[in-house]
Amino acid sequence: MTMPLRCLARTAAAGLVAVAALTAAGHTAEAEAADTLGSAAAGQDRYFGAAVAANHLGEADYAATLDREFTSATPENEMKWDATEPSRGSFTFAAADRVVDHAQSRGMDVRGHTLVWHSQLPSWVGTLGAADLRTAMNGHINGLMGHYKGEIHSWDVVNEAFQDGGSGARRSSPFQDRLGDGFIEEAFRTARAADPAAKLCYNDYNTDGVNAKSNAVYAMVKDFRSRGVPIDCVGFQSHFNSASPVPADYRQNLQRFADLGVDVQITELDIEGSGSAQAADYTKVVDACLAVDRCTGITVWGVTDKYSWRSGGTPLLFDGDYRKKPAYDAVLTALGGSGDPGDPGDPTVSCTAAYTRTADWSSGYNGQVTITAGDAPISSWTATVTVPSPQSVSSLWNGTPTWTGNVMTVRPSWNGTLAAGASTSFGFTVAKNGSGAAPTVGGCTAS
Ligand code: 9MR
Repeated sequence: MTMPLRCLARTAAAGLVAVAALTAAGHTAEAEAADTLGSAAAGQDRYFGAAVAANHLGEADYAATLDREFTSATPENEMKWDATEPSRGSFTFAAADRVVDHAQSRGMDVRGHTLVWHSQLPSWVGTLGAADLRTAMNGHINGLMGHYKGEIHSWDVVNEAFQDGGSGARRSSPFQDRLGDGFIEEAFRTARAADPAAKLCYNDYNTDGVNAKSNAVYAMVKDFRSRGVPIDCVGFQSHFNSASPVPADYRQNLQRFADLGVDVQITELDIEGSGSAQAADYTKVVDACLAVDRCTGITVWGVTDKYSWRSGGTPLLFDGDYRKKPAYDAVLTALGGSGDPGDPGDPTVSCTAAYTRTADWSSGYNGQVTITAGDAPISSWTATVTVPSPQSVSSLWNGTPTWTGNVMTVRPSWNGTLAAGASTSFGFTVAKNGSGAAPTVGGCTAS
Protein backbone atom coordinates (compact mmCIF):
# COMPACT_ATOMS: atom_id res chain seq x y z
CA MET A 1 0.00 0.00 0.00
CA THR A 2 2.69 2.46 0.97
CA MET A 3 4.81 2.49 -2.19
CA PRO A 4 2.06 3.37 -4.70
CA LEU A 5 0.97 6.29 -2.51
CA ARG A 6 4.50 7.68 -2.32
CA CYS A 7 4.92 7.20 -6.09
CA LEU A 8 1.76 9.22 -6.74
CA ALA A 9 3.02 12.01 -4.53
CA ARG A 10 6.28 12.04 -6.41
CA THR A 11 4.58 12.34 -9.82
CA ALA A 12 2.42 15.23 -8.64
CA ALA A 13 5.43 17.00 -7.20
CA ALA A 14 7.42 16.59 -10.41
CA GLY A 15 4.64 18.44 -12.25
CA LEU A 16 4.80 21.29 -9.79
CA VAL A 17 8.56 21.54 -10.05
CA ALA A 18 8.29 21.90 -13.82
CA VAL A 19 5.83 24.78 -13.44
CA ALA A 20 8.08 26.43 -10.86
CA ALA A 21 11.06 26.15 -13.21
CA LEU A 22 9.11 27.84 -16.00
CA THR A 23 8.09 30.65 -13.69
CA ALA A 24 11.68 31.12 -12.56
CA ALA A 25 12.83 31.29 -16.18
CA GLY A 26 10.20 33.95 -16.91
CA HIS A 27 11.45 36.01 -14.03
CA THR A 28 15.03 35.81 -15.26
CA ALA A 29 13.98 36.98 -18.71
CA GLU A 30 12.40 40.06 -17.15
CA ALA A 31 15.62 40.57 -15.15
CA GLU A 32 13.65 40.92 -11.94
CA ALA A 33 15.69 40.75 -8.77
CA ALA A 34 14.84 37.59 -6.83
CA ASP A 35 12.97 38.52 -3.69
CA THR A 36 12.95 35.22 -1.77
CA LEU A 37 15.81 33.12 -0.43
CA GLY A 38 14.86 30.21 -2.66
CA SER A 39 14.59 32.20 -5.88
CA ALA A 40 17.81 34.10 -5.16
CA ALA A 41 19.66 30.84 -4.43
CA ALA A 42 18.21 29.29 -7.61
CA GLY A 43 19.76 32.19 -9.51
CA GLN A 44 23.10 30.89 -8.17
CA ASP A 45 22.24 27.26 -9.06
CA ARG A 46 21.80 26.37 -5.43
CA TYR A 47 18.97 25.33 -3.16
CA PHE A 48 18.04 27.16 0.03
CA GLY A 49 16.43 24.88 2.59
CA ALA A 50 15.11 24.75 6.13
CA ALA A 51 14.72 22.08 8.75
CA VAL A 52 10.99 21.46 9.05
CA ALA A 53 8.99 20.04 11.95
CA ALA A 54 5.79 18.21 11.04
CA ASN A 55 3.98 19.46 14.13
CA HIS A 56 4.31 23.12 13.07
CA LEU A 57 2.98 22.72 9.53
CA GLY A 58 -0.55 23.48 10.74
CA GLU A 59 0.54 26.98 11.85
CA ALA A 60 -0.42 29.28 8.98
CA ASP A 61 2.51 31.70 9.32
CA TYR A 62 5.01 28.86 9.64
CA ALA A 63 3.75 27.14 6.49
CA ALA A 64 3.44 30.43 4.58
CA THR A 65 7.01 31.43 5.41
CA LEU A 66 8.36 27.99 4.56
CA ASP A 67 6.44 27.82 1.28
CA ARG A 68 7.39 31.34 0.21
CA GLU A 69 11.10 31.29 0.99
CA PHE A 70 12.56 27.78 0.78
CA THR A 71 13.23 25.27 -1.99
CA SER A 72 14.40 22.32 0.12
CA ALA A 73 13.11 20.79 3.35
CA THR A 74 14.93 18.58 5.86
CA PRO A 75 12.68 16.80 8.36
CA GLU A 76 14.17 17.99 11.65
CA ASN A 77 13.48 14.81 13.66
CA GLU A 78 10.89 12.79 11.74
CA MET A 79 13.28 10.56 9.76
CA LYS A 80 15.52 9.67 12.68
CA TRP A 81 15.76 6.05 13.81
CA ASP A 82 13.66 6.50 16.97
CA ALA A 83 10.88 8.10 14.91
CA THR A 84 10.90 5.62 12.03
CA GLU A 85 11.78 2.21 13.50
CA PRO A 86 10.93 2.38 17.20
CA SER A 87 10.81 -1.40 17.37
CA ARG A 88 12.78 -3.71 15.17
CA GLY A 89 11.41 -4.16 11.66
CA SER A 90 8.29 -2.08 12.28
CA PHE A 91 8.50 1.23 10.45
CA THR A 92 6.39 4.33 11.10
CA PHE A 93 6.52 7.00 8.44
CA ALA A 94 3.46 9.13 9.24
CA ALA A 95 5.28 12.22 10.57
CA ALA A 96 8.07 12.09 7.97
CA ASP A 97 5.47 11.62 5.22
CA ARG A 98 3.72 14.79 6.38
CA VAL A 99 6.90 16.80 5.86
CA VAL A 100 7.74 15.11 2.56
CA ASP A 101 4.21 15.48 1.19
CA HIS A 102 4.03 19.13 2.21
CA ALA A 103 7.40 19.88 0.63
CA GLN A 104 6.66 18.02 -2.59
CA SER A 105 3.25 19.59 -3.04
CA ARG A 106 4.95 23.02 -2.92
CA GLY A 107 7.72 22.03 -5.33
CA MET A 108 10.44 21.74 -2.69
CA ASP A 109 13.14 19.06 -2.71
CA VAL A 110 13.74 16.95 0.38
CA ARG A 111 17.00 16.18 2.23
CA GLY A 112 16.98 12.94 4.16
CA HIS A 113 18.26 13.16 7.75
CA THR A 114 19.56 10.75 9.00
CA LEU A 115 20.11 6.98 8.62
CA VAL A 116 22.92 5.93 11.00
CA TRP A 117 23.54 8.11 14.07
CA HIS A 118 24.45 7.37 17.68
CA SER A 119 21.71 9.70 18.97
CA GLN A 120 17.92 9.40 18.87
CA LEU A 121 18.48 5.69 18.61
CA PRO A 122 15.82 3.39 20.09
CA SER A 123 17.17 1.30 22.97
CA TRP A 124 16.73 -2.03 21.15
CA VAL A 125 19.56 -1.15 18.78
CA GLY A 126 22.06 -0.93 21.62
CA THR A 127 21.23 -4.45 22.83
CA LEU A 128 22.21 -6.23 19.62
CA GLY A 129 25.38 -8.25 19.07
CA ALA A 130 27.63 -7.48 16.09
CA ALA A 131 26.03 -9.76 13.48
CA ASP A 132 22.54 -8.74 14.41
CA LEU A 133 23.46 -5.05 14.55
CA ARG A 134 24.91 -5.21 11.04
CA THR A 135 21.68 -6.75 9.75
CA ALA A 136 19.60 -4.19 11.66
CA MET A 137 21.64 -1.25 10.33
CA ASN A 138 21.30 -2.42 6.75
CA GLY A 139 17.62 -3.21 7.33
CA HIS A 140 17.05 0.30 8.65
CA ILE A 141 18.78 1.89 5.65
CA ASN A 142 16.81 -0.28 3.23
CA GLY A 143 13.53 0.37 5.02
CA LEU A 144 13.86 4.16 4.98
CA MET A 145 15.50 4.61 1.63
CA GLY A 146 13.12 2.13 0.07
CA HIS A 147 10.08 4.02 1.34
CA TYR A 148 11.36 7.30 -0.12
CA LYS A 149 13.13 5.86 -3.14
CA GLY A 150 13.57 8.51 -5.84
CA GLU A 151 12.20 11.29 -3.62
CA ILE A 152 15.26 12.45 -1.65
CA HIS A 153 17.91 14.64 -3.25
CA SER A 154 20.56 13.90 -0.61
CA TRP A 155 20.67 11.55 2.38
CA ASP A 156 22.79 12.01 5.48
CA VAL A 157 23.81 8.36 5.50
CA VAL A 158 26.05 8.59 8.55
CA ASN A 159 25.90 11.46 11.04
CA GLU A 160 28.46 12.62 13.61
CA ALA A 161 30.70 9.53 13.68
CA PHE A 162 33.82 11.41 14.77
CA GLN A 163 34.76 12.67 18.23
CA ASP A 164 35.25 16.30 19.11
CA GLY A 165 38.67 17.37 20.32
CA GLY A 166 42.10 16.93 18.91
CA SER A 167 42.33 13.19 18.39
CA GLY A 168 40.40 12.79 15.14
CA ALA A 169 39.16 9.48 16.55
CA ARG A 170 35.82 7.85 15.89
CA ARG A 171 33.05 8.44 18.39
CA SER A 172 31.93 5.54 20.53
CA SER A 173 28.51 4.23 19.45
CA PRO A 174 26.90 0.81 19.12
CA PHE A 175 27.98 0.81 15.45
CA GLN A 176 31.57 1.88 16.09
CA ASP A 177 31.99 -0.27 19.15
CA ARG A 178 30.62 -3.49 17.65
CA LEU A 179 31.28 -3.16 13.90
CA GLY A 180 34.46 -1.07 13.92
CA ASP A 181 35.49 1.62 11.42
CA GLY A 182 34.01 -0.37 8.54
CA PHE A 183 30.42 0.41 9.53
CA ILE A 184 30.53 3.73 7.68
CA GLU A 185 31.66 2.16 4.42
CA GLU A 186 29.07 -0.57 4.77
CA ALA A 187 26.29 1.96 5.38
CA PHE A 188 27.24 3.89 2.23
CA ARG A 189 27.38 0.74 0.09
CA THR A 190 23.96 -0.37 1.35
CA ALA A 191 22.57 3.13 0.76
CA ARG A 192 23.81 3.27 -2.84
CA ALA A 193 22.03 0.03 -3.67
CA ALA A 194 18.85 1.12 -1.87
CA ASP A 195 18.37 4.35 -3.86
CA PRO A 196 20.92 4.92 -6.63
CA ALA A 197 19.38 8.34 -7.46
CA ALA A 198 20.06 9.89 -4.04
CA LYS A 199 23.28 11.73 -3.27
CA LEU A 200 24.93 10.09 -0.27
CA CYS A 201 26.43 12.45 2.33
CA TYR A 202 28.53 12.17 5.46
CA ASN A 203 27.33 14.91 7.89
CA ASP A 204 29.03 16.36 10.98
CA TYR A 205 29.55 19.44 13.19
CA ASN A 206 32.71 21.26 14.30
CA THR A 207 34.15 20.23 10.94
CA ASP A 208 33.46 23.64 9.35
CA GLY A 209 37.04 24.85 9.54
CA VAL A 210 40.32 23.01 9.14
CA ASN A 211 40.91 21.15 12.41
CA ALA A 212 41.72 17.67 13.72
CA LYS A 213 38.11 16.52 13.37
CA SER A 214 37.64 17.81 9.83
CA ASN A 215 41.09 16.39 8.94
CA ALA A 216 39.88 12.97 10.06
CA VAL A 217 36.69 13.26 7.99
CA TYR A 218 38.76 14.49 5.06
CA ALA A 219 41.04 11.45 5.30
CA MET A 220 38.02 9.15 5.33
CA VAL A 221 36.42 10.81 2.30
CA LYS A 222 39.71 10.73 0.44
CA ASP A 223 40.07 7.04 1.21
CA PHE A 224 36.48 6.35 0.11
CA ARG A 225 37.03 8.19 -3.16
CA SER A 226 40.26 6.32 -3.87
CA ARG A 227 38.66 2.93 -3.21
CA GLY A 228 35.34 3.60 -4.96
CA VAL A 229 33.23 3.58 -1.80
CA PRO A 230 30.09 5.44 -2.88
CA ILE A 231 30.06 8.92 -1.32
CA ASP A 232 28.75 12.01 -3.14
CA CYS A 233 28.68 14.79 -0.59
CA VAL A 234 29.81 16.05 2.78
CA GLY A 235 27.46 18.02 5.02
CA PHE A 236 28.82 20.79 7.23
CA GLN A 237 26.27 21.42 9.96
CA SER A 238 27.52 24.93 10.77
CA HIS A 239 25.96 25.57 14.18
CA PHE A 240 27.72 28.79 15.17
CA ASN A 241 27.82 31.02 18.26
CA SER A 242 30.41 33.07 20.12
CA ALA A 243 32.12 29.93 21.43
CA SER A 244 32.14 28.42 17.95
CA PRO A 245 32.27 31.28 15.45
CA VAL A 246 32.29 31.08 11.65
CA PRO A 247 35.87 29.88 11.00
CA ALA A 248 38.17 32.15 9.02
CA ASP A 249 39.12 29.18 6.83
CA TYR A 250 35.54 28.04 6.19
CA ARG A 251 35.76 28.53 2.41
CA GLN A 252 39.15 26.84 2.18
CA ASN A 253 37.84 23.89 4.14
CA LEU A 254 34.76 23.52 1.91
CA GLN A 255 37.03 23.81 -1.12
CA ARG A 256 39.46 21.09 -0.05
CA PHE A 257 36.58 18.64 0.35
CA ALA A 258 35.12 19.71 -3.01
CA ASP A 259 38.54 19.06 -4.54
CA LEU A 260 38.18 15.41 -3.53
CA GLY A 261 35.33 15.21 -6.05
CA VAL A 262 32.35 15.42 -3.69
CA ASP A 263 29.67 18.07 -3.36
CA VAL A 264 29.59 20.04 -0.16
CA GLN A 265 26.41 21.24 1.51
CA ILE A 266 25.76 23.49 4.49
CA THR A 267 23.21 21.36 6.23
CA GLU A 268 22.12 22.80 9.61
CA LEU A 269 23.11 26.45 9.59
CA ASP A 270 22.26 28.66 12.53
CA ILE A 271 24.23 31.51 14.09
CA GLU A 272 23.35 32.83 17.53
CA GLY A 273 23.13 36.61 17.86
CA SER A 274 21.13 39.49 16.48
CA GLY A 275 21.26 42.61 14.37
CA SER A 276 24.12 43.57 12.10
CA ALA A 277 26.73 41.29 13.75
CA GLN A 278 24.57 38.22 13.11
CA ALA A 279 23.83 39.48 9.60
CA ALA A 280 27.56 39.84 8.87
CA ASP A 281 28.22 36.26 10.00
CA TYR A 282 25.45 34.94 7.77
CA THR A 283 26.99 36.86 4.87
CA LYS A 284 30.32 35.10 5.50
CA VAL A 285 28.66 31.71 5.27
CA VAL A 286 26.74 32.48 2.07
CA ASP A 287 29.83 34.04 0.48
CA ALA A 288 31.88 30.95 1.33
CA CYS A 289 29.32 28.63 -0.26
CA LEU A 290 29.03 30.77 -3.38
CA ALA A 291 32.83 30.82 -3.74
CA VAL A 292 32.95 27.02 -3.94
CA ASP A 293 31.45 25.65 -7.16
CA ARG A 294 30.54 22.33 -5.60
CA CYS A 295 28.72 23.91 -2.64
CA THR A 296 25.27 23.01 -3.91
CA GLY A 297 23.02 24.42 -1.22
CA ILE A 298 22.40 25.78 2.23
CA THR A 299 19.89 24.59 4.82
CA VAL A 300 19.11 26.66 7.90
CA TRP A 301 18.17 24.63 10.96
CA GLY A 302 14.62 25.90 11.33
CA VAL A 303 12.21 28.52 10.01
CA THR A 304 11.70 30.75 13.05
CA ASP A 305 13.72 31.58 16.15
CA LYS A 306 10.89 30.49 18.42
CA TYR A 307 11.17 26.81 17.41
CA SER A 308 14.96 26.63 17.11
CA TRP A 309 16.79 24.04 19.22
CA ARG A 310 18.77 27.09 20.37
CA SER A 311 15.81 29.46 20.57
CA GLY A 312 17.42 31.48 23.40
CA GLY A 313 20.19 32.46 20.97
CA THR A 314 17.77 33.67 18.25
CA PRO A 315 19.96 32.02 15.59
CA LEU A 316 17.67 31.99 12.53
CA LEU A 317 16.49 34.33 9.76
CA PHE A 318 12.92 34.96 10.95
CA ASP A 319 11.99 36.12 14.44
CA GLY A 320 9.26 34.55 16.55
CA ASP A 321 6.61 36.56 14.67
CA TYR A 322 8.01 35.49 11.28
CA ARG A 323 9.43 38.92 10.59
CA LYS A 324 12.54 39.09 8.45
CA LYS A 325 15.62 39.85 10.53
CA PRO A 326 18.68 41.80 9.37
CA ALA A 327 20.29 38.37 8.86
CA TYR A 328 17.56 37.58 6.33
CA ASP A 329 18.28 40.72 4.33
CA ALA A 330 22.00 39.93 4.45
CA VAL A 331 21.49 36.41 3.12
CA LEU A 332 19.15 37.59 0.39
CA THR A 333 21.61 40.27 -0.66
CA ALA A 334 24.57 37.87 -0.58
CA LEU A 335 22.60 35.51 -2.83
CA GLY A 336 22.12 38.34 -5.31
CA GLY A 337 18.48 38.99 -4.51
CA SER A 338 16.80 42.07 -3.18
CA GLY A 339 13.70 42.60 -1.12
CA ASP A 340 10.91 45.04 -1.85
CA PRO A 341 9.69 47.37 0.88
CA GLY A 342 6.37 46.02 2.03
CA ASP A 343 7.27 42.39 1.35
CA PRO A 344 5.27 39.89 3.36
CA GLY A 345 7.24 39.29 6.51
CA ASP A 346 8.79 42.74 6.57
CA PRO A 347 8.25 44.53 9.87
CA THR A 348 5.43 47.06 9.58
CA VAL A 349 6.43 50.73 9.65
CA SER A 350 4.57 52.12 12.67
CA CYS A 351 4.80 54.36 15.73
CA THR A 352 3.01 55.06 18.98
CA ALA A 353 2.41 58.38 20.75
CA ALA A 354 2.16 58.68 24.55
CA TYR A 355 1.20 61.86 26.39
CA THR A 356 2.34 63.10 29.81
CA ARG A 357 1.86 66.42 31.63
CA THR A 358 5.37 67.44 32.68
CA ALA A 359 4.55 70.69 34.55
CA ASP A 360 1.40 72.32 35.88
CA TRP A 361 0.68 75.78 37.37
CA SER A 362 -2.47 77.80 37.99
CA SER A 363 -2.75 79.39 34.56
CA GLY A 364 -1.08 76.76 32.40
CA TYR A 365 0.71 73.44 31.94
CA ASN A 366 3.40 71.77 29.82
CA GLY A 367 2.54 68.67 27.83
CA GLN A 368 4.95 66.17 26.25
CA VAL A 369 4.25 63.54 23.59
CA THR A 370 6.76 60.69 23.22
CA ILE A 371 6.89 59.11 19.77
CA THR A 372 8.26 55.55 19.62
CA ALA A 373 8.99 53.69 16.40
CA GLY A 374 7.61 50.13 16.07
CA ASP A 375 9.59 47.11 14.85
CA ALA A 376 10.88 48.87 11.73
CA PRO A 377 12.94 52.04 11.42
CA ILE A 378 10.95 55.14 10.41
CA SER A 379 11.92 58.29 8.56
CA SER A 380 8.98 60.48 9.64
CA TRP A 381 5.97 60.56 11.95
CA THR A 382 2.74 62.51 12.43
CA ALA A 383 0.81 62.84 15.70
CA THR A 384 -2.45 64.69 16.38
CA VAL A 385 -3.27 66.44 19.65
CA THR A 386 -6.74 67.86 20.36
CA VAL A 387 -6.51 70.76 22.79
CA PRO A 388 -9.78 71.24 24.70
CA SER A 389 -11.52 74.62 24.34
CA PRO A 390 -10.93 77.29 25.69
CA GLN A 391 -7.24 76.32 26.09
CA SER A 392 -4.63 77.66 23.68
CA VAL A 393 -1.07 76.55 22.87
CA SER A 394 1.46 79.33 23.41
CA SER A 395 4.64 77.51 22.31
CA LEU A 396 5.81 74.15 20.96
CA TRP A 397 9.33 72.64 20.68
CA ASN A 398 10.94 69.69 18.88
CA GLY A 399 8.03 69.50 16.42
CA THR A 400 6.25 71.46 13.68
CA PRO A 401 2.53 72.11 14.25
CA THR A 402 -0.30 72.84 11.82
CA TRP A 403 -3.78 73.64 13.08
CA THR A 404 -7.35 72.69 12.10
CA GLY A 405 -9.69 74.22 14.68
CA ASN A 406 -8.43 72.97 18.03
CA VAL A 407 -6.68 69.92 16.51
CA MET A 408 -2.92 70.31 16.32
CA THR A 409 -1.11 68.05 13.82
CA VAL A 410 2.57 67.75 14.73
CA ARG A 411 5.34 66.59 12.42
CA PRO A 412 9.09 66.36 13.14
CA SER A 413 11.31 69.41 13.09
CA TRP A 414 14.76 67.68 13.15
CA ASN A 415 13.75 64.39 14.75
CA GLY A 416 11.88 62.37 12.11
CA THR A 417 14.34 59.49 11.72
CA LEU A 418 14.07 56.82 14.39
CA ALA A 419 15.62 53.35 14.61
CA ALA A 420 13.27 50.45 15.32
CA GLY A 421 11.99 50.84 18.88
CA ALA A 422 13.66 54.25 19.40
CA SER A 423 11.87 57.34 20.79
CA THR A 424 11.80 61.11 20.51
CA SER A 425 9.41 63.65 22.00
CA PHE A 426 7.93 67.08 21.41
CA GLY A 427 6.62 69.45 24.06
CA PHE A 428 4.21 72.36 24.29
CA THR A 429 2.96 74.98 26.73
CA VAL A 430 -0.78 75.48 27.11
CA ALA A 431 -2.64 78.48 28.53
CA LYS A 432 -5.56 77.00 30.52
CA ASN A 433 -7.90 79.99 30.04
CA GLY A 434 -9.90 78.58 32.95
CA SER A 435 -9.84 74.84 32.01
CA GLY A 436 -7.27 72.35 33.25
CA ALA A 437 -8.66 69.47 31.12
CA ALA A 438 -6.16 67.08 29.49
CA PRO A 439 -5.53 67.13 25.74
CA THR A 440 -6.26 64.03 23.68
CA VAL A 441 -3.52 62.41 21.61
CA GLY A 442 -5.12 60.89 18.52
CA GLY A 443 -2.44 58.40 17.56
CA CYS A 444 0.68 58.31 15.46
CA THR A 445 1.35 57.46 11.83
CA ALA A 446 4.81 56.71 10.48
CA SER A 447 6.51 56.47 7.12
O1 9MR B 1 16.92 20.15 16.10
C1 9MR B 1 16.88 18.84 16.62
C2 9MR B 1 16.16 18.87 17.95
O2 9MR B 1 14.79 19.16 17.78
C3 9MR B 1 16.32 17.53 18.64
O3 9MR B 1 15.78 17.62 19.95
C4 9MR B 1 17.78 17.14 18.68
C5 9MR B 1 17.93 15.80 19.35
O4 9MR B 1 19.18 15.25 19.19
O5 9MR B 1 18.30 17.09 17.38
C6 9MR B 1 18.29 18.35 16.78
O6 9MR B 1 18.91 18.29 15.51
C7 9MR B 1 20.27 17.90 15.50
C8 9MR B 1 20.53 17.20 14.21
O7 9MR B 1 19.63 16.14 14.04
C9 9MR B 1 21.96 16.71 14.10
N1 9MR B 1 22.90 17.78 14.35
C10 9MR B 1 22.68 18.57 15.53
C11 9MR B 1 21.24 19.09 15.54
C12 9MR B 1 21.03 20.02 16.72
O8 9MR B 1 21.14 19.34 17.93
